[in-house]
Amino acid sequence: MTTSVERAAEALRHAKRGVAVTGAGMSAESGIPTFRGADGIWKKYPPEIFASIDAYLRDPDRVWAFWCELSASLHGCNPNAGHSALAQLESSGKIQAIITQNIDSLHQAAGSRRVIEYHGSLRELVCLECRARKTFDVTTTGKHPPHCVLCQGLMKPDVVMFGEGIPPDAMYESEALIQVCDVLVVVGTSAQVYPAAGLPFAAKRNGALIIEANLEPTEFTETVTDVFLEGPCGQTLPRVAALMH
Ligand code: BJW
Ligand code: ZN
Repeated sequence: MTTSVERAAEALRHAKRGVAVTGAGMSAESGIPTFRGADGIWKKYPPEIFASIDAYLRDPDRVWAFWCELSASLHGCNPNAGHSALAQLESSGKIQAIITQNIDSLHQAAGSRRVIEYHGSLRELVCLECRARKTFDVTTTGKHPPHCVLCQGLMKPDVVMFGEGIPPDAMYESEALIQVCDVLVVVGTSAQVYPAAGLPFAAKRNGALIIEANLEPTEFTETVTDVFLEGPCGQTLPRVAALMH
């Protein structure tokens, strides 16, 4: 009997324009908590208070403290075997790009070259008034969010909060990739947050085969997923990559 891992490898072997979409579960085995679920970030930091741009404008100090903690918690976290497997699939031409919702830069650290950061990243701060940028270095920041040296505007990490738009370049590049993609690998995302959660549905409409790697079924599994890799992606994805040789 053919296993899911073998079916995923077979699909990727024939892929001409593969793409991956990743979410927080991708980095769970690197020690970074996911957002939802029993031990998720939202349990300690409810999204109504910490995750929207309105919440930040209402109480900048409170949300700033959350980001500082989040940023500090990423220090010392390294890519896991799942990140490496995707980097390997890119090197061997089986996927062209990774569209990630993650803000932790671990795909780049694993050697992936074309990484589209759909929800931004924690590497930089951006001014809400003039969009000026500077590096976000949590070791040199204080209790209050910084203000822009050019216009005094309030700055925030360059992550996309609820109520903020997706960075246009990321949005357009992703749409273009999804339109022509023939195999989409969806890893560790709960399918709850739009427009990112719309990408697998769009890919399926355009004829792509969908491989989903997750610990548990999601909204995608019964609707668009063709091959479900159940289990920790740090284990399942390397098995798929190993069959590509
Ligand atoms: C494993 C594993 C292992 C664990 N192996 N698997 C359409 C319908 C409904 C609502 C909307 C809609 N369009 C827009 C909205 C509103 C909103 C939204 O989606 N709301 C819903 C939640 C109701 N969307 C937005 O506001 C977005 N913006 C937007 O649409 O703008 C429009 C606009 C245009 C013009 C002007 C203004 C506005 C923005 C969304 C921003 C999301 N931001 C966050 C936080 C960033 C960081 C921060 O603020 O500090 O991004 S929310 C959070 O969720 C984070 C994630 O990227 C995102 C997705 O989460 P993800 O990655 O799926 O993680 P989890 O935790 O949910 O799931 C983990 C999964 O991994 C689980 O399935 C596990 O089983 C699995 N797993 N371990 C494999 N080892
Ligand atoms: Zn400014």
